[in-house]
Amino acid sequence: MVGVRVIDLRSDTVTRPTPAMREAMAAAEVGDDVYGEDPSVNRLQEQAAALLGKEAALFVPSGTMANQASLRTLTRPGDILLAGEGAHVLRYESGGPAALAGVHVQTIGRGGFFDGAEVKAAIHPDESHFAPTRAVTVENTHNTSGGRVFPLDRLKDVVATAREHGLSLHLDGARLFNAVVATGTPARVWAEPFDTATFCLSKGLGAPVGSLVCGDASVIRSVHRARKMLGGGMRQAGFLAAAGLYALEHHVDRLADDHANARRLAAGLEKLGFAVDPSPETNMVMFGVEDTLGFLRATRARDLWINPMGEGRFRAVTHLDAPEPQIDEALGRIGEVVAQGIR
Ligand code: TLP
Repeated sequence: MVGVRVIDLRSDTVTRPTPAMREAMAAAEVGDDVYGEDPSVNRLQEQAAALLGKEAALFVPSGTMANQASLRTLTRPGDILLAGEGAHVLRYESGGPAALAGVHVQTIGRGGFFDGAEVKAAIHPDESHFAPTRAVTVENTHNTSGGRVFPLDRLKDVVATAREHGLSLHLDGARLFNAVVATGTPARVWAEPFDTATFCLSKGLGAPVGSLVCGDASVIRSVHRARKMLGGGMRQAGFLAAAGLYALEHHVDRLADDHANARRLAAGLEKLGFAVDPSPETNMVMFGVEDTLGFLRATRARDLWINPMGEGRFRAVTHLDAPEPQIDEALGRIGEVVAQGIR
């Protein structure tokens, strides 16, 4: 149980359902979703497909399964998948692309972002020595770059090149709605060029579990088969879908508060003398520290939880359960750490 004093900025995955969300969950109409008979899941899938401008959508337990079931659908063993540096599919999914889809992941560009020319330069010739370059995955917002938004003009350039060369396109949109709120560009515009487009309910949107994969009906049929194979067929999943429906209705616009809190936190850290990555675009703040272990221990000792992302670099994520007063309190506790000579 997290104590009341704890301020948890490790991730936006740590939020707990609000009382109103719990009420919506308790009241959910449910059925057996493996038979396609859960009305709440069906409603969520229809709503997700409509939001992303796709024919169909599938509810899956996690962002990881959303990515892996999509990659299994778009690729064949031996293929190459192009991805930005630090892509979640490569770094944090336990080797899933190799183990489950059988693909090599080749990173291109810098810091998670790339353009059409970089895609083109990576494509192998159609010759028997080379693994076929089959698909491109785009992460938006991009986690390890600090929640940055993939610029729309670069995305259009990537899409044009990928299409010209017959590559499939996957969107890891775990935090797609952060990109939507940060830019005002609707989800369907971001998702339009992708064969498979995912988003998570369990991150900034504040639901306890669940992600969606959206695409053409035929693609989603294949993703459905992969979900079954991966053990992701859930039965009375409507309780979880109800939380997702609630989140889509009530927790999208409020992401702007998380973004404002991230800017507030970044400004405060800068004042305390930390090297902070350029002004946060969404809900993540990346900053440098000199003493990784010392900073981790000293913040934990003050019930402030922030995770390192490698040596000398920390990531703080703002969310529903860390409103503005907690951000100011977090800065106060970091100020105490700095006063102790740790930074
Ligand atoms: N990211 C988590 C950790 O795994 C690092 C986090 O705390 O940020 N795509 C992206 C871009 C993600 O950031 C994540 C989760 C996922 C996929 C996977 O989602 P889940 O955790 O639901 O499998």
